[in-house]
Amino acid sequence: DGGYDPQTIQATWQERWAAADPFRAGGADDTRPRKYVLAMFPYPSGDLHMGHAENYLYSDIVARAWRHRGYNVLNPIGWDSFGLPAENAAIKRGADPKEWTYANIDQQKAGFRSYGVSFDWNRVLHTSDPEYYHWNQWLFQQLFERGLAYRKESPVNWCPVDQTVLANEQVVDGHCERCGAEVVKKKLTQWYFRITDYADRLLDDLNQLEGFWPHKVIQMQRNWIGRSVGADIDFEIEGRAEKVTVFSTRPDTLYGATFMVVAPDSDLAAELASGSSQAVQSDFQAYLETVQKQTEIERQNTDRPKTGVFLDRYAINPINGERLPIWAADYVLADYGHGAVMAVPAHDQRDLDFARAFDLPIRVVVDTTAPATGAIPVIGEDGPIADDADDIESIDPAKTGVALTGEGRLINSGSLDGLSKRNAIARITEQLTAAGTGRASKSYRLRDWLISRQRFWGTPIPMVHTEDGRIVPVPEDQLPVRLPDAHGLDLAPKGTSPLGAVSEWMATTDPETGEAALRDPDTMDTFVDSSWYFLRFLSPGSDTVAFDSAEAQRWAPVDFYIGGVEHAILHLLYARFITKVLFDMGLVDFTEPFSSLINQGMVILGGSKMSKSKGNLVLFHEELATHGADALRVALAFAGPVEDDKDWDDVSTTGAQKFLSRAWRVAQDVTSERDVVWAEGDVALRRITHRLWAEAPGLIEQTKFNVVVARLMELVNAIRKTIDSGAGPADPAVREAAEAVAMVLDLFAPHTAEEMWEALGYEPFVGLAGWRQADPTLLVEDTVTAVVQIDGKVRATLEVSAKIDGADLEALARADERVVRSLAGREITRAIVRAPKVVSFSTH
Ligand code: ANZ
Repeated sequence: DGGYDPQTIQATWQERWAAADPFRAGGADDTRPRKYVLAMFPYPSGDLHMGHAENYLYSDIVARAWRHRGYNVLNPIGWDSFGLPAENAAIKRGADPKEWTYANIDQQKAGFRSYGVSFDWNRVLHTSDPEYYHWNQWLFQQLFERGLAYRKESPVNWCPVDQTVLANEQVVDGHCERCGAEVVKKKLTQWYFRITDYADRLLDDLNQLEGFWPHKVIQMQRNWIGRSVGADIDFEIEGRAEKVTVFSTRPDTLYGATFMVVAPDSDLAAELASGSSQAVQSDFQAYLETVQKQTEIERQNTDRPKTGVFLDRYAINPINGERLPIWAADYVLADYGHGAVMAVPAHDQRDLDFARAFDLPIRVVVDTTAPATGAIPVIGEDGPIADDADDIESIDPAKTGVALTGEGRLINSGSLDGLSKRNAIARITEQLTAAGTGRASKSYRLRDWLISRQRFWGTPIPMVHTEDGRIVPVPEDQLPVRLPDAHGLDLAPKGTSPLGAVSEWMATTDPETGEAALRDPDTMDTFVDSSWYFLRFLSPGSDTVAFDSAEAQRWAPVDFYIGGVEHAILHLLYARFITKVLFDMGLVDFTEPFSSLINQGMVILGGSKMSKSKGNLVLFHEELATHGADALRVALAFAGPVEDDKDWDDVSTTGAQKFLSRAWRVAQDVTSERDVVWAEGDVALRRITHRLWAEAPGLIEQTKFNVVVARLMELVNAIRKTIDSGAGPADPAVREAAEAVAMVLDLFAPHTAEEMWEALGYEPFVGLAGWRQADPTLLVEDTVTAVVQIDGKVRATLEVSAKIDGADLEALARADERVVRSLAGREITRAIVRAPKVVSFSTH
């Protein structure tokens, strides 16, 4: 019947886009201002799902809007195609991870095309292509040359199910991020990237992202880097030549230290124990064994009863020469600070719990009942501030079990007495520095980035292990080191890389001597791949450079980056780190990769997360087949604010389809020709059209996509009203409004919009049509005439906004000169306001 037929429209325009390639980004000679839009690239672990439908819709809306506003827009797509999900799935199905991965990529590509996403398809990358991972290997070697990639043996997080090492970031509450198994510790030699060298810059540069990234993400990154400021303090150890250094955020409490605690799983603890009696040594061994069986969660749980062993060794407090017994206890961690603490039970809760459990002395050195502010007494002059001994008695931590962690004045602390905490910290740090027994220091929670994996489906580490034990880079002209064929390989996880078993692949030569040598069998964490992919999109085909710096200068950093909040730490931190390294290498001229960041909400169902196991998946390809791409896109965009979760139960694809068919219909109904004079059209309709032109760009910049859809619906209804009841389909305002609908609807329903545009007599593509400017004279607000009565008589009329509220209207009326004159000093006893039309004052 010639009605709206989304499936046909869709097929037509997808073909025409594929043939004409209209969304290709402009080249080096394109002088328009540029915008780089990017959605975090997908894993090809199956067909596209509703999360993808949402994510790539949002980036497409932004890309399309910027194109309409005259920018040269880059909106690329690629695949994060190495890694465990693909490998595990491949193992499960007995398939080659490569075949499986690329089949999924093809399926996802087709999915994006049928969803009408305006990607620049000329820049597609897959991280599992040798053409891509070549440059991962190059990057690795660049870091190696700069001392930023190194090997060390250390306890690593080990997933016993996936049989692989996990980065700290991949351990969630002590469990493997991917499979949920409890993570254990294992000692292995691994490759690391020295991200800790960049800790301060990674932290400090977050300030410049404030307002452009979600505050929550910035805060998560801050906590992850976890900078603590304090001092390192050196303690002599009886019977040991070297001192032991502890890190403390409270060096001001040094006089309150009554014992020392070392991490039982540190080399230091073992060494101290070995200098003790047989009895101590066996106690220590037994304790260490129980500690090593614990998970990280158990260990960091502060509510647990304190355990530990006395090592029968003593440390000397550098400030007063006191002998402090040394204990080993699991609440001290081997890999934070120096793996040893000075215990100040009166002012640290963990130390207090321990002291009470093992009956160790507790000495208060900060009087938290004393005012913390006020004049600072001269050192040594003022005695303790606590003049009322009862006060201190009532908060004695030995009795209450509560450590005094608040502000106060120093007591029992020699020359520090009377000082506030802050000043005491400064003073003691100076004293220790002068004496050579301490210094200001910082500690970070951030650890170096463990990048080696004992798995097949990743970038081979481009290093050679020589016969005489050197580890040297594969010469650059021999890159990429390609993965061997997976056929016939046993990929099941064993804790060593499957590559190690491929002897003909492992065999290589020492680049310096030509002697036989071995390759490194490990592959890289896929977060290496994704740490710089946004730069590869700028020079996708280059086989001479990872990316062209001139292109990076033109396009980067990314103007609009969107993805799930699950990447708030890992991926974003690594990309920020690599960007800073590339900056230091002089290859990019910016230090932050993503100028603005949005985390979209999730698509959920019936209030909970969709998952295969729950059997509550809404399938992307089914929705697409039933409703068509445009209805799906409009329904998702209209479902609510970008950052909010969208419950599929509340998403109306049928409502969206009805709206689209109405929009399509108005374009068919327009009877005027393209050369109409807009100014002759219906003013009420023109006002709505021009309000859309005035507001759409700002609303899109604020990612208020749902509001723009609402405005489009309003406009389509208004057009219909004018066609049916007003000046009819020939009214120029109808044409003007229908054209506006097509040009803005393109963001959400590009197929329907193209079809409308053609019906309105234009050449394709509406996707490239420049948006119009609002006519300011049509933006004046609607006004009404309000009447002001005094004691029942009209005394004034006011021209006011139709949207004025009662309070504003009353205030205007009271201030009006004519009203004041009529009142002649009489008091208003009663005011009745009916905005926007009437104000009625009484004076008696
Ligand atoms: C003495 C002291 C007194 C401390 C006091 C605190 C309060 P954050 O803020 O997390 O950096 N510490 C140092 N190294 C440790 C380790 N390897 N394992 C467990 N605890 C460790 O914590 C720094 C504080 O944690 C340090 O300051 C130290 O205890 C402890 F009233 O030193 B404090």
